[in-house]
Amino acid sequence: MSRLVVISNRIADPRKPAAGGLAVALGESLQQTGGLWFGWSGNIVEEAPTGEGELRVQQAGKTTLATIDLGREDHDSYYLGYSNDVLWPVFHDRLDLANFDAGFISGYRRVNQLFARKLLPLLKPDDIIWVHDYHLIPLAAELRGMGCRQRIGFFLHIPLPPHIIMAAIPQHEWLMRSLFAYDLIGFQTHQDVQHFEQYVRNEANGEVKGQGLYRAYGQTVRCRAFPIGIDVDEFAALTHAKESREMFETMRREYSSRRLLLGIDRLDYSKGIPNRVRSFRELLANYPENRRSATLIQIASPTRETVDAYADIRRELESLCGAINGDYGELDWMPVRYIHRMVARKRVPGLCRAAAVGLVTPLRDGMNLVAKEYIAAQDPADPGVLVLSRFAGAAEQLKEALLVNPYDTHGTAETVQQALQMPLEERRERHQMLLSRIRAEDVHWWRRTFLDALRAAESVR
Ligand code: ADQ
Repeated sequence: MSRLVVISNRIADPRKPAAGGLAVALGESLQQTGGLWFGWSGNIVEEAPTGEGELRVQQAGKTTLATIDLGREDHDSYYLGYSNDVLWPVFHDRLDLANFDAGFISGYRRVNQLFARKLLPLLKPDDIIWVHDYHLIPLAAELRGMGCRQRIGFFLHIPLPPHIIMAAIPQHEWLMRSLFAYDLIGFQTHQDVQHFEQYVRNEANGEVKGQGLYRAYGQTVRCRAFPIGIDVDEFAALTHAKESREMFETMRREYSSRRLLLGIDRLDYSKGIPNRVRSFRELLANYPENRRSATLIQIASPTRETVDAYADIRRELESLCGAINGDYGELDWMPVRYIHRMVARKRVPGLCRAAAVGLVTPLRDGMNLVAKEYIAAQDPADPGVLVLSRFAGAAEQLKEALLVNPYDTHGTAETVQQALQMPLEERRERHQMLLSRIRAEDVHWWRRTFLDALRAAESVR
């Protein structure tokens, strides 16, 4: 079988226990084929010249890990700038937060060229190459320009916005044109595929040829939805591990007479955390029986803190939680427990299992794996209820969750009340359906179907 080469902005050692489901799933494939994982080392070299970075290659079992350092200027314009201050907000429909600084694009292009230049000599003729996410959209085009003829696939982990929003990016045509250098493009949802199709028709004057083929810019590309999943068995097994059981028991003891509502996210504006907290306040205001009995635990891990919008969301959330605790709290009950930290991965299942309601209410999300983790962690005999935003990619699959519009504070509060009141029989039925859905399309299924499609993709360019 041909060797797999994975390229992503950051890499994870698949043998390390801290590695999440994605690293483990990709790691499995890499170990099978003796693969190569290439990406940024995470190191920033302050005075380095632009467009340069030292390459380090090390062996991790059968997998070769190849990483490059980035200079400060490259890092700031490619990663903080174009990736996280342009593409992230726009792809999550937040034009108001995008910073179209003209300097960012040259850094983005330069780092993609650097990746291509450093990767090219490491490639073998029959390698199969899988590029991940918005940081690396033009990578295949750069590789092709340097003579690379191997099969290259791309997976976008975040949503693709409607064409009219995409068109706000000054370089949108260049970005979309560069996608046509891939042999296969994978999106999270059918809606993303539709957005791609609309772009091809309306902006690129292209043609939808059917059977997942799209023609524009004199080239043809294949594209399909491959919704990412979690490793359900691994997560369910973690639920019974010591750390997780301890977590579960601590929560049960601590909140013995109370119902827990749980949110776990990176502290990102796309996750809709302030909207969620406002809905919880409305729940307490409209349904006083929840006072003293319901507690919202919101765990929000720090992320991208040097970007202004992230400092803003942190301040907003702190003052909102403080106000609710001040207005509704009692000496023996704090309505909201907000924790600005990461929880150890091994404890997450226990926390999920202890929560009567899982609140996964992003304003926009490519998929959202927490929704699937919450389901996997439940006790099938007495499961909690998942309240899920219709704007998370996961909503396309998880139809038995209670779907909400997170912008509708009142409607969300009503649905949370419905979740808290749901009879056991209905909770079991919904959970059983949801569990079978996340099992049928787990992370191994995702990786297999994408790679099978890429391997089978005859060149249509
Ligand atoms: P993310 O935006 O990072 O991923 P998500 O899919 O929810 O979002 O995955 C987050 C992971 O980190 C989950 O495994 C979760 O348990 C963990 N996590 C988050 N906050 C945590 C905390 N405070 N403590 C401990 N663990 C925490 C991007 C896209 C998503 C897409 C994934 C995968 O934005 O839409 O689902 O990639 O494609």
